[in-house]
Amino acid sequence: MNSNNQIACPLDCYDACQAQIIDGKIKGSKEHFTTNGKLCVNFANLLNEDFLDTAKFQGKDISLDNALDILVEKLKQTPANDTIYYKGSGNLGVMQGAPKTFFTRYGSVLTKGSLCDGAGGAGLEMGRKKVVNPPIENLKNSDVIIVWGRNFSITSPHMYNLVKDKTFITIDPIKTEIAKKSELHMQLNPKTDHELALLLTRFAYMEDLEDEEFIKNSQGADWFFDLAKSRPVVSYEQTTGVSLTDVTKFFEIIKDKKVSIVMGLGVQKYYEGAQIIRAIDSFAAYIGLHNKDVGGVWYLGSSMYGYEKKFDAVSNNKVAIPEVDFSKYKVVFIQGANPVVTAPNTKKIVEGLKKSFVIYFGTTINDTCEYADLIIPAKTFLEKKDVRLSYGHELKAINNIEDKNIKNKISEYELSSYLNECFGFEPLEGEDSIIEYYTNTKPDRDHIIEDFEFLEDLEVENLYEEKEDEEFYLITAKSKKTLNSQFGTDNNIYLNSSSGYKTGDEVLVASEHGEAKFTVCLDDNVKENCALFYSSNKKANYLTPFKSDEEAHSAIYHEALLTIELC
Ligand SMILES: Nc1nc2c(c(=O)[nH]1)N[C@H]1C(S)=C(S)[C@@H](COP(=O)(O)OP(=O)(O)OC[C@H]3O[C@@H](n4cnc5c(=O)[nH]c(N)nc54)[C@H](O)[C@@H]3O)O[C@H]1N2
Ligand SMILES: Nc1nc2c(c(=O)[nH]1)N[C@H]1C(S)=C(S)[C@@H](COP(=O)(O)OP(=O)(O)OC[C@H]3O[C@@H](n4cnc5c(=O)[nH]c(N)nc54)[C@H](O)[C@@H]3O)O[C@H]1N2
Ligand code: SF4
Ligand SMILES: [Mo]
Repeated sequence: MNSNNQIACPLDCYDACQAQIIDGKIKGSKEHFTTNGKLCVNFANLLNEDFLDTAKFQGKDISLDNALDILVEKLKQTPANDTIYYKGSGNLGVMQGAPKTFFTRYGSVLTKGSLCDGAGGAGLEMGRKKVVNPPIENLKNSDVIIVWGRNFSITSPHMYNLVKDKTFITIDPIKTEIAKKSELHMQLNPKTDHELALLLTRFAYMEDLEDEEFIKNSQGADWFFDLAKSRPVVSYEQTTGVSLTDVTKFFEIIKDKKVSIVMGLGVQKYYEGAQIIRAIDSFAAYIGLHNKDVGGVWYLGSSMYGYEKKFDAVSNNKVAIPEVDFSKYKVVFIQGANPVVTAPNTKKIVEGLKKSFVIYFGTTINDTCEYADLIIPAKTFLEKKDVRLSYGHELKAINNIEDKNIKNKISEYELSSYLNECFGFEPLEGEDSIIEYYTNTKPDRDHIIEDFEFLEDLEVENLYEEKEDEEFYLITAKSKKTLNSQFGTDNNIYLNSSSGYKTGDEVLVASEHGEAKFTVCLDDNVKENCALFYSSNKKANYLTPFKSDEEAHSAIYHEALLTIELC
């Protein structure tokens, strides 16, 4: 396994697969536990990608040297505080971190928070002080897996493949593929997971399922249980949309079984996302899922946990990523992101980009490039060395192939080294030394939670209280054949047939944040009161809030109610 034939899938996905070149063909590694010899349709899409191979300035092809000269001159001319460095997650290799060190030293404004898992991560951290998943073996050895707000078989197909013979319970407003394979699907109303967690805790008590030992060594369990008791059980049926019969069935399925919960983004795309996920984690703690040899609770773990941050650069000059106002900056540097599609409130993003000098550093021409003055082509994952850590499990993938002969593109490490030199900053640690560090380090990923703190107080503004009968909840989720905004477009709005619309209807959809036109596609897997948009939808973010959650500067895509009318 030491020859230079290893490829790490760079895509933003729980699985972090390892590929290998065997007889000139790229195949999934059989030795890598989660990859298990298979790759997926998105990896195939990536191999077929039309990669950018020329730098461009105001629409015209230019040489890479010329582009780098323009970049340096622009940065030298502009006060650093009038520039912003915005990084996305188009490639999750550790070497993507290099440019941030330059932009920090130079003094650019950076971003803080997340468009992804931040609110949930903050909630878990409040209770456990760390966000580490248990070993993947714990999942493999469990009997029942509760899939809570995660499209498990689609967004982590390899993790799913390891456990596909288990009994599943799914908690999701959409009848996802995994919901169809589940013994029980609790099709709850969006943003009611905290209430369902309290209801389940109440039942767990009645069923004598509390873990007295864990509770004794934790803090706040009494307060949490008081919260669970604070409302009559039947009142939850109406608000969550989950029947008490289903709750009874839930306990029949998990009783005396080894249980895991895999949580996803769905539960936390709300202003109080941190509190909501903490309510679920507290329920899990109450029934004793933490700190066991089998089972546990999974989320998007922090992939860097236990590793040194080789590119750590400290800056206090940061703005919350869901609220970035590009119009405030003379120069905007975007790396590996497509904010025109993926950031909340597209209208404001586009207006902002039109007012600034935009530099795009990426591997493909995407929607954001339409507003870019300067485009710098990045070497692709097949051309630069890297290491890919995972937020789904503890395994990593190594990328040890590179192409040093490429002269028209530049890697993230090379660009940072070049800029550091031009500005007289200290050089970075050697590329090989950084790669070796991440390749060879086996971090201590102790998942044992000490001093767990239960959720003691819950203050959530319920969307169901605001919602008018004719309004719909907004849901935006991932789809099988696209990876965020990459590899395809789907501009449909998916509605239940009870909505009264027909497939093919053109509709104007509005929220308090914005509006856009969509084509209706009827799908009875969508709950009656929901409207679903996939993440490859170019217009969904016209409807989403330009606002962060209450804890972690994280995006709150689902904090919106929609009205729909025929065009
Ligand atoms: N094929 C594919 N795989 C991917 C990606 C991709 O684009 N395509 N993207 C990758 C990335 S960046 C990430 S972050 C992960 C995310 O992967 P997941 O964690 O699976 O996240 P989502 O698909 O955003 O949402 C998961 C589910 O939450 C449900 N949901 C929405 N609102 C609620 C709610 O209020 N309560 C509950 N219980 N459920 C709700 C949605 O219906 C959806 O089925 O996937 C990664 N993997
Ligand atoms: N409506 C809606 N919006 C969402 C979501 C949703 O579910 N619905 N999901 C949110 C989530 S979870 C996430 S993580 C974000 C993701 O949002 P983004 O970070 O914007 O990710 P992508 O859409 O994958 O775009 C990544 C771009 O990275 C570039 N790229 C790929 N490889 C490399 C490389 O090696 N180097 C460089 N320099 N560039 C590269 C490609 O040009 C690609 O266009 O979107 C968020 N936005
Ligand atoms: S499952 Fe995820 S990590 Fe694996 S090849 Fe597909 S996109 Fe890459
Ligand atoms: Mo994400």
